[in-house]
Amino acid sequence: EFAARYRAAGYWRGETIGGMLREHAGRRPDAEALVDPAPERRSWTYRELDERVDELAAGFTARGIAKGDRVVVQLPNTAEFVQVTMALFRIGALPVFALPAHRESEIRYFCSFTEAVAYVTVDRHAGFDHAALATLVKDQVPTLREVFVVGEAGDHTPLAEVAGDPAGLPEGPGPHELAFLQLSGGTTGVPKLIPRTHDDYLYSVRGSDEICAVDTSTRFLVVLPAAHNFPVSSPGWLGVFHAGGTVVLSPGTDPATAFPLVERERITMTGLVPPLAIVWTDAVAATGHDLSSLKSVLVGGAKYSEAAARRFEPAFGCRLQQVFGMAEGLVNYTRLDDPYETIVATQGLPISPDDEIRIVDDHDQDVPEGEFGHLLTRGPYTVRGYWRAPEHNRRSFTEDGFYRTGDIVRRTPGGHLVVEGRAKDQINRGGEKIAPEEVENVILRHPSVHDVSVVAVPDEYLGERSLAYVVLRGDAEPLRAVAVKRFVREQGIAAFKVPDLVEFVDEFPQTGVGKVSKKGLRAAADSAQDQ
Ligand code: OOB
Repeated sequence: EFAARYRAAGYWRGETIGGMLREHAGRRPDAEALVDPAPERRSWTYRELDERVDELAAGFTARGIAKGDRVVVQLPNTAEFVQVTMALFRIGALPVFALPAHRESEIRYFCSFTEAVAYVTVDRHAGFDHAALATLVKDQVPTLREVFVVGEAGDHTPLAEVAGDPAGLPEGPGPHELAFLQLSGGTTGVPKLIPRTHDDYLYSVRGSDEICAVDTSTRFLVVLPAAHNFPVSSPGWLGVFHAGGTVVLSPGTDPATAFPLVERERITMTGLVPPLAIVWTDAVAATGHDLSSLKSVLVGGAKYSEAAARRFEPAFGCRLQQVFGMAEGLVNYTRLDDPYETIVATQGLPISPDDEIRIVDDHDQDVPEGEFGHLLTRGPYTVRGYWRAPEHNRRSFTEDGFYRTGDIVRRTPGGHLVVEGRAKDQINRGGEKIAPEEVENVILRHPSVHDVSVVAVPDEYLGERSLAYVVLRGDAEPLRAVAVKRFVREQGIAAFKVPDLVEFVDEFPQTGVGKVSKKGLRAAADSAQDQ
């Protein structure tokens, strides 16, 4: 019923992501599509990119990767990331978007839970040996037949050798079929995977392009990890491809890396999380680089404080767009022509007139207009459930299909949403999401630990940091905070999940029903000392 409505309204147009690239290659073959500036500049026109994607798609096919197969992709911001994901889209294999920061624990889980047939990674990145990680994971996950490595592949298959004859390419996916599995921010012991279809995702991309004025002249710098939903599609590199513009991949996030690229590549648009936007804003005054090509910058992923937002436009002399989105679907933007006060003080309006927004109390009753409550949403590009998680879906979605975002918002008279807080058990560390339960489970493996609770503490720069309250066993030797952090790191999880602070306590604050009160812990954490 909803699908018919979304098709009739023209939201779901029957396009595929692979088809979209092919169309540009036909229409504007010589336009610059992709630039990978490091270590030396390489660039691809739409025709060249389309050809490489075809060749890779055929190479993957020849190695037995087929429609519907899951492939875990963990690559830094390099051309290979874009080419591999586009090739998988083209054959209908589903990329599972890991982040470069993920380690053994996450990668093993993604591979085993999705029964992935292949894992695509890089030899080394940021001092970490990903090829060795791949060997470990391959030994543990029986479905994993292939590992493709960018660079020195060792026992694995070098990605550079993956090429086939596109003449033999099988028919690609249909527009209603799954395109990929995106990671949820997560509130539980293991991350949930979000199934997105070509039709629904491309609608959000098209809508984003319109709202952000992306066109053939757009030159977009991908600063954040390219696999995250924000830089993929808000409007992100897919939005830029959809509009026929140019995507430039930044190998780093710091001004020292990005500012010279903005100048050299005449970048017109980029997307940042709030802590980066703050660092960039501070760095603008002293930079010798010409940033005047920038027309707009999107900031989102975590709350951008009004004070920080007010400093943005005077520093950059270009438009700020706040974006409040989620990999599950709903994305809100402030509009380019919104009044300045709206741009600095709200997190925007939904993309679609058919994004249904409900703001409710603890009993799912609508709150009076203008008051804050839990945000529920349903619409043409918001999923109705996580992938293979029926149990969790009953909690995360209402019976009539609204997604419980876990965010606390209010709506201004103009319809803009203001994010006031969060009800879900999650830490938003400058846009990087941490599920406390996942970290707690890791800390609990320590033989001296009796119990643990991980909570968010306010942080001026990151917005939030993580604090682990640890109760030691009665007979355990005292532990130092650094030993707990080291232990977590050694368990092989992403560095951003290692608790920033560790406090040893005798017991946690209790709620009425005798359960650990995260709220009580957060209040206690407000006064916790830095370490
Ligand atoms: C983006 O996606 P996710 O899936 O990593 O995280 C979604 C969650 C939201 O539910 C909310 O809690 C938080 O991140 N969030 C914000 C925010 N943008 C996201 N909280 C306050 N203010 C904002 N502007 O983070 C994401 C996906 C697409 C576009 C942009 C961000």
